[in-house]
Amino acid sequence: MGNEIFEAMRQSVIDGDTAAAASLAEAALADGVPPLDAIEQGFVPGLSYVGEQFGLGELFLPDMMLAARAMQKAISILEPEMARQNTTRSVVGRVVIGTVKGDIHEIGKNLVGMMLSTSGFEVHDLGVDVAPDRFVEAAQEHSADLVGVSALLTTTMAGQRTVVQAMEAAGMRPRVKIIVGGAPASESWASEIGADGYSEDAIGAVALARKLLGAEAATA
Ligand code: B1M
Repeated sequence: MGNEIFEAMRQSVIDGDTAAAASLAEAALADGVPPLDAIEQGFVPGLSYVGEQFGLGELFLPDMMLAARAMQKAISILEPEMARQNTTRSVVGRVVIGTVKGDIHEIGKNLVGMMLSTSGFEVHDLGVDVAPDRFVEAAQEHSADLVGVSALLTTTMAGQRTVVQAMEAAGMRPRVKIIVGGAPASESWASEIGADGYSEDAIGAVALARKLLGAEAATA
C-alpha cells in the first residue's frame, strides 16, 4: 500500500493534477501515513522529476508551475495534521525565515518553516524575494535567535552572503545565528559566507537550529 500511494503521489505532481494530489493527501491522512513521509517520499520525488526534465529541456515552465501548484495543495492538506501531531508547548527559539531577493521558490522554505514551527520554534516567514534589510528588520522586530535564508538558484545564492553581511553590519552577529539551505547551497558555501550552518533538508534544519541555539534558546 505504502509504495503504491507514494507512486501515485509522485505521478499526481508530475501530471500537475491538483485534484488527484489533494485526494491522495486526504487518503494518506485517512490511512495513517505520516504527513512528512507523504511529502518526502510521495510528492517531492514528483517535483524533483519535473525539475530534472525541465533541466533537460523535456518539460517547460508551465509544467513546473502546475507541478508546484499540485504540491502546494497537498501540503496545505497535510500541514494541519503535522501541527496537530506536535506536542511541544514551550518556544524553543524565535526564527525569521525567507527566500532571498530575486528568488520566488518557496516550497522548500515553507517546509523548513513548517517543520521548525511544529518542532516548537516561533517562526516568522517573510515569504519570497526578500531584501537583506528586511531580514535584519524582522530579526530585530521579533528578537530572533536565528535567521534562515533559502535560495534555489545559482544566480540568487549570493543573496545569502548579502544577508550575512547585512546582519553583521547591523551588529546582530554572532548573537543571531544564520542558517542557509536550498539546492545550490552546501556546507562549504555556508562556511565561505560566514553563516553558522547548512542543512540539505527540513528535518536537518530543525536539528541544526536546535544545536545552534542550545542553551541560548529563548523561552516562551
Ligand atoms: Co524553478 N528552478 N525556476 N521554479 N524549480 C529549479 C530550482 C531548477 C533546479 C530546475 C532545473 O533547471 N532543473 C532551476 C535552477 C537552476 C540553477 O539555478 N542552477 C530552476 C529555474 C532555472 C527556474 C527559473 C529561472 C525558470 C525560468 O523562469 N526560466 C525560474 C526562476 C524564478 C525566480 O525565482 N526568480 C523558476 C521558477 C519556478 C516556478 C515558479 C515554476 C516553481 C516554484 C514555485 C514555488 O515555489 N511556488 C519552480 C520549481 C517548482 C522548481 C523545482 C522543479 C522544484 C523546487 C522545489 O520546490 N523542490 C526545481 C528543481 C528541483 O529542485 N529539483 C527548480 C521541492 C522542495 C521540497 O525542495 O526547494 O530543494 P527544495 O527544498 C528542500 C531543501 O533544498 C532544503 O529543505 C527543503 C526540504 O527538504 N531547503 C532548506 C530549502 N531551503 C532551505 C533553507 C534552510 C534549510 C534547508 O535553512 C534556512
